[in-house]
Formats: sequence, structure tokens, C-alpha cells
Amino acid sequence: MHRTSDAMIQLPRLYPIVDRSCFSDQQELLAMARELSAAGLPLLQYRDKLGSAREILELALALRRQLGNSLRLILNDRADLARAADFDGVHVGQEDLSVEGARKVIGPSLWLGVSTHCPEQVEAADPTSADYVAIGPVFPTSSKARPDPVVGLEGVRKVRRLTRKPLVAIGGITRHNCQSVLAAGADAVAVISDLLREPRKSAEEFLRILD
Ligand code: TZP
Ligand code: MG
Repeated sequence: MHRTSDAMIQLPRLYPIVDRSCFSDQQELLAMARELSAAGLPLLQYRDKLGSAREILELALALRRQLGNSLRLILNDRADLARAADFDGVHVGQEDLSVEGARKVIGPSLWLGVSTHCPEQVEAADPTSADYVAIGPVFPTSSKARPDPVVGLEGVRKVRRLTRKPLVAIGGITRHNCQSVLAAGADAVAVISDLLREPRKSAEEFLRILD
């Protein structure tokens, strides 16, 4: 499931993230991923700020093994492990490898996303080979340690004007506020906590609302 270089990627409106810190063990995370896959979601990010490289690769390989190629898997932070686990892409932040550094590791065809937190970072990301730009936190979040300042819907509107790349909004997005985030110009919403309880049901509700 690779892209043709230079072609704009087609992001689904819901971008679910399974975060290792939300689960007591690997099996729980895998079970949630299977539920999201059963709901028909085509994209999933695995985020792990706690595990060693070895543990992250092990769980990434298990995700790929269990989910097959039915959905596109993106690894947070680690371009090297994304390749090793045969993932479909990587998502880097401002303190990970640079976009072009990560691109060198993953090659031209895997998906590459970059987190931004202000207009200057979006302007810097725009001319790079990133396939999409994430902006956030849009709303207050408890899923990220030391989050950057909240950008609000106004922040989404502002950065929408700065790039034509697909824009993913993240941070505090729920079934209640997701429509307002798309209306502010985001192409997709990335969600951790509002998918945790009853993942399949809440994913289906998101899909209905975002349609
Ligand atoms: N980056 C900015 S906010 C955030 C990340 C990883 C956490 C989003 O999680 P939630 O639970 O959907 O607010
Ligand atoms: Mg990161």
C-alpha cells in the first residue's frame, strides 16, 4: 500500500491512534487495533513513548502480523522501526528525525507525516516531502506529556491557509467537537482517547458524524 512519489495522498477523515500508554499490556493494544480494523478503518497509527526499540518493533510486527495488509499502519517517531516492521509510513515530531532525514530512511513511497504546533512550523513543513501535516493540540488533551499550547479552531483556520498538504488536526478531538474541526479546514482528525471505550462503536459513530 505505497504511494506514487509526488502524488497527493488520500487521507481518511478519521485517523485513529493506539497509544501504548493507554493499555496495561501488548495484548490489550492488539485487541483494540483488531476492533478498529473490524470497524473498517483503513488507517492506524501506533504510538509508543514508553517501550524500548526492541519492544516497539516487537509490537509493531505483531500489529502487522495480526492485521495483515487490510489497513495502512503508521509508526510514530521511528522511521527505522517503521521500515523494519514493514509499516506503511512514519509520523515524526519536531524533535524526531527531520522530515528529509526520515524520508531518507523510509524511501520515496511510504507515507510521512509531521507534527506542527504553530504557523511557523507549518510554513517550514510545507515545502518538504511530508505527505501530510498535523496541527495541534487543537483542544486540551491529557494524552500527551507536556503538550504545546492549545491552538484552538482559530489555529486550524490560520494554518489551513499556509499549506495545500492534507491537514490532520489532533488533540482533545471527540465525537462532539470533530465536525467543528473539519469546518475549520482540517482534512482529518486524529484521535486517541475518544476511541478507547467501545472502540468499534465510537469509530462507527465518528465515521457517521464525519461523513
Ligand atoms: N499530539 C498533540 S495532542 C496529542 C498528540 C499525540 C494527543 C491526542 O490525544 P487525544 O486523547 O485524542 O487528545
Ligand atoms: Mg515524535
